[in-house]
Amino acid sequence: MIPTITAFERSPDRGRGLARDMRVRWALEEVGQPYNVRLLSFSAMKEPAHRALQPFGQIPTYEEGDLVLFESGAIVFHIAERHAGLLPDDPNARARAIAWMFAALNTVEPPIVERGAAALLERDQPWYGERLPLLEDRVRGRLDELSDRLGGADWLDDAFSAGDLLMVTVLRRLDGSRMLEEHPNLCAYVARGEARPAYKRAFDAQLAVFTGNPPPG
Ligand SMILES: N[C@@H](CCC(=O)N[C@@H](CS)C(=O)NCC(=O)O)C(=O)O
Repeated sequence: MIPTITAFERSPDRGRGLARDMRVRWALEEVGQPYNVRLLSFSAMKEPAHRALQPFGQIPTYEEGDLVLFESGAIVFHIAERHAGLLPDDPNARARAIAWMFAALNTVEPPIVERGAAALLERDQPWYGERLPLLEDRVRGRLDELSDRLGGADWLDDAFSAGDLLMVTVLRRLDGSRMLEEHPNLCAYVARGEARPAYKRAFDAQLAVFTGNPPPG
């Protein structure tokens, strides 16, 4: 059964791979699962038909037969559970990889999203000049800790896993902030993720929606 995911018809990031369908596309590419994409306008995302799939009126969603899923982390976990390649077989290593999935979404992503939202929505507010450094300090704290843990390793826990997939996509949300560049090992980590052929295929497919030039094949 070929799953269908939803994505932005016109991504606000202009196809830089930051919209969260990228995580799902990347996971599907890593495991070699073909997929269909249904593109949605912002207004269609808020319609009852889409809210029946995604209560918060967001992308991505995932439909596979009777199964409908939302939340990019849950979707990536589902894909990783159903296919080989994104979670280790050893039970303890598998549990640790899942812990890294949660760490990416629960511990590292929130301060990054909060900073990004302030930069987008609060820039004209009188408090912005004071608030931004506070938000950036929170992001820096997390990056320092993550950088210390990663050290000189290629991936967070031995082999590449769904935990790395999510962490790389979360760190990419700092694109343009120059904060990641304060940690060469995190930059190299993100670059390793971006160099994976599955990542490139996912990125090109998402970009093609924006440019209107679908990749051949
Ligand atoms: N926690 C959700 C967040 C989903 C989310 O924020 N999606 C964004 C695109 S990356 C969206 O649909 N934004 C439009 C909106 O919230 O109206 C997930 O990981 O799937």
